[in-house]
This record gives sequence, C-alpha cells and structure tokens, in this order.
Amino acid sequence: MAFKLHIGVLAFPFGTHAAPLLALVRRLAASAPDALFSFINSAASNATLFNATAFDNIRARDVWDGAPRGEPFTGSHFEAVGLFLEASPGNFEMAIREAERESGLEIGCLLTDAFLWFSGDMAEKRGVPWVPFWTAASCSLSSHVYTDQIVRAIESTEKAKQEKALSFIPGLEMVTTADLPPEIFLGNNASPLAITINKMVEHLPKSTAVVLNSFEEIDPIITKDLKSKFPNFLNVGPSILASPAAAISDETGCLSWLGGLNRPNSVVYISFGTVITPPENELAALCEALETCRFPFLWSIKDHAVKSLPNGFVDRTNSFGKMVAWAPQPQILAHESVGAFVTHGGWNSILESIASCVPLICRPFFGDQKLNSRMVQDSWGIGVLVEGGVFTKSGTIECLKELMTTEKGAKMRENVSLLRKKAVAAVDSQGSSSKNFDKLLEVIGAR
Ligand code: U2F
Repeated sequence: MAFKLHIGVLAFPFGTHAAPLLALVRRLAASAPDALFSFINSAASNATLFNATAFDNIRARDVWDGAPRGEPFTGSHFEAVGLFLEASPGNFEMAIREAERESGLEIGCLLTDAFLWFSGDMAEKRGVPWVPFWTAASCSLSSHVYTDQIVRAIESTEKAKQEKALSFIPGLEMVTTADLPPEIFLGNNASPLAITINKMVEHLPKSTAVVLNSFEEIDPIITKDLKSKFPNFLNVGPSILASPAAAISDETGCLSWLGGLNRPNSVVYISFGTVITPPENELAALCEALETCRFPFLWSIKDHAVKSLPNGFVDRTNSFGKMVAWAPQPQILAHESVGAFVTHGGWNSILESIASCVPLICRPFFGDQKLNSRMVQDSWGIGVLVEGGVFTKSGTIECLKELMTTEKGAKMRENVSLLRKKAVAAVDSQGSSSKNFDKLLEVIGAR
C-alpha cells in the first residue's frame, strides 16, 4: 500500500512506557490506515511488545539501547536508563533516517515519549509537529511544569511550613513537598533521568500537543490549568477502556484460581510493577500481614524476590495464596473475586484498577508514585497510602482490614466505581477523550 503520511514514533524502552505508547499508536493506526507509523524502540522492548497481531501500517524498528554491544548487560535498571540516554539522540536520528530511506517517505510528525525532549529540536529542524506523550498522570506532569515555582517556594518558605508550600498549584492543594517526584530537585549529583525530565519541561513549549493516557474528569482543575498552558492538552484515555485488551490464555492459572474461590471482592492482588522489588524487611512485614489476615491473595512476584521471603511462608500460605512471576494483571483486576490491589502506585496500575473498580493500597517508591498515591488517598478517595510510606506488619494489617472489611473500604469501592463511570463516559463516542483523540488525528496530519 502507498502510504500518504509517515509518523515517527520514538519510545522510551524502560518501565511501562513503550506499551501505552504502542496502545495509542494502535488506535491511531486503526483510524488512519493510509499513515505509516515507524515505532522506534530498543530491540529488547520491541521483542516484548510485538506479536502476531501486527498492524500493516505499524513497523517496529530497533534502536541501539546504549549498552555495550556483544555482551549481556548486567547493570541495574537505572544504569540501563543512563546508558540509553547517553546514546540518544544519535541512535534515534540514525533509525529515523533508515525508516525514511526504506519507506521512501519523510517523517511528517514525531510522536514521542515526553521524556525524549530532544525530539522537540528534531521536529523543529524538520519543520514538523512534535507530539510528546506523557505516560503518567496529569498531576505529575503538573508538578514538573511548576518546577521553577516549586523550587522558589520551597527556598523562600521556612522549614516548618514547607510541607504545605504547594498550595499555589491548581488541583494539588493536598500534596506535600514530600510527595513530589524527586527529579524536580536537581541538586549536585542529578541522575540522567532527572536531567532529562528537567530538559523536557524546558522543551514542552515547543510541542504542538501534549497527549496523556488519562481522562480530563479525573482531575478537572489540573486539566483546566494545563489546557491554559499548552496549545493542545489532550487526555485520550484510559486506553484500557477505549480499546480493551484481547482475551488471553490463562497460562499461569491465575484466572481459574480466582474463579475457583467464587467469592466476590475477597482476594488481595499484589504487584509492584515492572521495576521495583520492595526491600527484604518490608517483604517480610507484608508476608506477616498476609499470614495474619488470611485473605486469599494473588501475588505477582519476581523469582529472585521469592527467595528472600521469610522461611516457610510459601508452604504456610499455599492453601490461600498463589504467587506467579508475571500475571495477566488487567484480567485479574477485572475478575469479580479481586477486592483490593496492593501496588507501588504506577500510573498504568492505577488506571487498570480504576477500570475494574478495585480500591488500592499504595506503597510508592520512585518518580511519580508518591504523588499518584497521595491523589489515590486524598483527592480521588479510592484507596490508602500505607502508614509512614513503608510496609510494617501492623500498618499493613490495618490497610488490608480497612479495605476488605469496613464501611470506609466500601466507600472507596463506591468512589472507584464512580470514577470508572466517568472514565467510561470519556471514551464514549461523544466523550472528552474521544473528542481529544479526533483532535490528535488532526494534529498529526491524519485528518
Ligand atoms: C513505570 O511503570 P511500572 O512498570 O513500574 O508500573 P505501572 O505503570 O503500574 O505499569 C505496570 C504494567 O505492567 C503490567 C500491568 C501494568 O500495565 O498490568 N503488569 C502485568 O501485566 N503483570 C504483572 O505481573 C505485573 C505488571 C513507573 F515505574 C511508574 O511510576 C510510572 O507511573 C509508569 C508510567 O510512566 O512507568
């Protein structure tokens, strides 16, 4: 097929960034069959994302991830991120040139992970629109957009009052400085990611549109504020509701295990996303709480972490607990047996929980997670933050009991159902996210 338009899609291949970008590209590709989407991402990340159900107009292209060639990479997640950022933008420039040469079509738009700030310069040089995709929530984007004012406010507020120094940011009145993404504060030894995020803030004014996998109605005040700051601030999600995932095979037996329990809202699902494993002492506290409460639990836990659980825990709990290395999370949350989600507060996990009306217990770790968790508890009222921000036996027992057995927990379940209704309305044909999606098609030149 002769394509009329070529969109360069640049992914950030860490955490859960590339998957929601690809979900968005799939929606766009379905609505714009005469546009070609070159999805440029690391080979390792592409290998996990692309399967047999490929689209004719989406081409996966590999970009060098910056790790030494020819030897297996054994460093940490954050080291890998640093190497990748060092290799950019040269690696992407090269991949774009190849994509243009092979297709015979110049790139007409760059749709990129917002972290990849240099795409703003690349788009400017080519005279094409730059559309950054912010993979997290509007609250964390807002906190970054206000970086300068936040830093100034903290510097000019006496220590004792700094907790509440953020009341000037619309929609973030309940947030404390301790909840903010640490990357806001550069300091002397800033990490490559912190530098990247701060550069992103500088470059965002070059964007033609900023796109989010979220919906306006979750944070109307923040939405209104950010709409006044960007020419097009487009919440087009949640994509899990806009284009539900295809049915999966139940290889790990999680769904049949849940079905066998046959008790609505009785199971606690636990997962800390793709990057994090809680420290050993906190894993032990969580285990003790699970053993004390004896609610059935399903835990997505990496193999290396199982080894550091307390002696005998697996055997003592196998009559009411199931552990797997990777779980079909969206389908698990959608199962009627699941009554609570113990999470790190990653944005995709929160959206999936909202889509399935499951209240959350948050133990946040890095980046946007503290802020997301604060919003879960104090803005949306759909869950709780663990006491003191870390797992202790008593604090975790309290959270589990509160969500699973009390009126307060029932209220959170009601709140999350109301939020789901708003999300469903947003992706309805006349909803805000659908209208924003149409606008996005226009911005990228596909309408
Ligand atoms: C980073 O994301 P994470 O990968 O740490 O966490 P999430 O945004 O919650 O996404 C986890 C995804 O992995 C899936 C799950 C989510 O879509 O359904 N998953 C699964 O299918 N099975 C499993 O056993 C475990 C997980 C970052 F750490 C966050 O702070 C950011 O909010 C996020 C987006 O920018 O990226």
